[in-house]
Amino acid sequence: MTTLSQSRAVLVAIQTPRVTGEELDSSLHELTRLVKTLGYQVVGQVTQKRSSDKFSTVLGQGKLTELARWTGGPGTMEASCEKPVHNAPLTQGAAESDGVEDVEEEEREEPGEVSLNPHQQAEIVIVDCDLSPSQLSNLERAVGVPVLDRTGVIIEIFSRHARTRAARLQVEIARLNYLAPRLRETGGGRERQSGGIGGKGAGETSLELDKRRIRDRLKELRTELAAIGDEHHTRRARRENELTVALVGYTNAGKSSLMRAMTGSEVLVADKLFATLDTTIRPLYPETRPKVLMSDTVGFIKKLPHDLVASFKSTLDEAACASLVLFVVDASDPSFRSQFEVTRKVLAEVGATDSPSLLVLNKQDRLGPEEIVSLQSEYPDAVFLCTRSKDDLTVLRERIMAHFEREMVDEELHIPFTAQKILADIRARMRVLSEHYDAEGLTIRVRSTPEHLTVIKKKLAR
Ligand SMILES: Nc1nc2c(ncn2[C@@H]2O[C@H](COP(=O)(O)OP(=O)(O)OP(=O)(O)O)[C@@H](O)[C@H]2O)c(=O)[nH]1
Ligand SMILES: [Mg+2]
Repeated sequence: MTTLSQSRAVLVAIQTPRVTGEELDSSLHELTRLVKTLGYQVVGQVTQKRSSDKFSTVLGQGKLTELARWTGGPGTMEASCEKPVHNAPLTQGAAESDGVEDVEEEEREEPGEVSLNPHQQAEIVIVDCDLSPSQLSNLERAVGVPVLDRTGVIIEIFSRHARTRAARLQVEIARLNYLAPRLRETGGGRERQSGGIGGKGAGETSLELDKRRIRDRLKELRTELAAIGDEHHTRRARRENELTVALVGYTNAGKSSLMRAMTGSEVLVADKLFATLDTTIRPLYPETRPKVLMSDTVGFIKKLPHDLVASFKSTLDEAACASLVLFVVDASDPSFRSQFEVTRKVLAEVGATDSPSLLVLNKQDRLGPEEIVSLQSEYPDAVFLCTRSKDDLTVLRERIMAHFEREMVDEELHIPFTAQKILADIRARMRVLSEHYDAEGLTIRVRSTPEHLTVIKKKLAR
């Protein structure tokens, strides 16, 4: 993948007929945030209405010339005419040139004025849709600087933010899957420019060799990840009888802030996209009776590369197995409704649709009183909060406990003096409603999940 350093970027977006102006703006706004997260300065953008985003250079000639002014590139692909590339080949070859002419209306528009001083010249082009390998190569040829598409940007952010072994493996798998079809022959076509491990097989080109290495590496990574997956599975199985609350939501919604506030843990909070990639699990603090565990994990985004979702499946399974899912939404973001929708869709993809859930509308400190009232009538069951408000957090804690208590039963147990160990177990897992001692031991009235009650009763019967 392109080596990235602090530099200036120009954004490109296509507005296809299915996309409204508002959606385009919101997508570009999000892309700007993604690009800034990578440390770029966005100096300009080129947008165009087109029937499809599948044309070989994405933009029509007029807009391509405008884009090339931002980058100082030639603005054309040699010997090429634009044509849609719906079935783009997996390997990058020469520019598309079979003479199908693109006669769209928008094509005839004159390039927009771009008067640049040299300090503004963009060193990378970032496109707000997924590019086929040949589109990417064609665009790079025309603009003379590296081009990255949305998936490329997201994978790069993930690569930088992955901390744990599992997250690093997951990202590496997604990165190699992304890279494989985009590999091209280097050094004059048949020879590799740089050496490496493993020799070429008979008749194997360097490109084939690279692809074979990637396939081998992917196999290794998947085996390693599967072993970690088994570990996760075992740990999850151990938590089977525990009450767990999973925080899920769009990136930057405030999941980690809520995790910190509710559990006193030191998870990373940052105003960047995809700050968290790893799953953290902690008990609510101050401790509750019964104990409740909360998990914080990777956030979602629109147009999340499918591979990334698949590779994060084991992480997201944590949410799928939770007793309660908290959908955390940044209510101050104008596009929070579609963000909430995306979150639910991705979660459904990993099969986590059956868990009971609670909607948390966060960042209410950024809303005006009228907005709050209107949202309250739109989402009467939601919890409104600001992660910095102790009172709001108390309300959420009570809602969580009330949810679990709905499933609980009250029962009176008699604990003989000889079974004090069980008493410790009861105090850790159940809410004690009343207790009084007599000559033989303790009579205790508890509120508990039926599962915990069964376990304790079995122990008492022994
Ligand atoms: N105004 C306001 N900002 C908040 C609130 N909660 C969180 N934030 C800010 O929102 C930004 C993102 O917070 P995080 O907790 O890192 O968000 P996240 O959902 O974990 O994000 P990812 O890990 O990227 O998925 C940070 O700058 C927080 O300080 C809130 O209640 N009000
Ligand atoms: Mg986070």
